[in-house]
Amino acid sequence: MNKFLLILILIITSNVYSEVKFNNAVIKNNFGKKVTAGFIEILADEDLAIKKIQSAFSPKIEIHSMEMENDVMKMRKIDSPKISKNKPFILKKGGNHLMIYDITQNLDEQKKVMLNFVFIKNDGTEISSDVEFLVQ
Ligand SMILES: [Cu+2]
Repeated sequence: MNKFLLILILIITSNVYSEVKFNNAVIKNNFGKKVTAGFIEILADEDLAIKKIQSAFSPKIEIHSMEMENDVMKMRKIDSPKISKNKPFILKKGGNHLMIYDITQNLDEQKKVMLNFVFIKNDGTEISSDVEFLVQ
């Protein structure tokens, strides 16, 4: 194969296929309540920022940190969460988590729900990923 053509193909594919993997995506059953938490592990092969998280059943989804302050657990919104290349971004019970507000559905009636994540790459382009969460 022509060497220039090969290099061109490598450049194009490396730009198009940034890979983002999602694991252990779980949303706590809200049993009809307005607010619940969610957990997930995200692994990306490049640095990303989370621009927004959307769903059909909530108009407001945030990422919160959880830290001990004077023996009291405090939650705070993380404004522009960053995902570092090849480093798992972990939201889990007792730690940083998704906070899902103003829920319009009783998730008890569903086994799975979809959330849409929009990421921004360093070059400013966006990646949109639909992620299936188990309701538990
Ligand atoms: Cu929270």
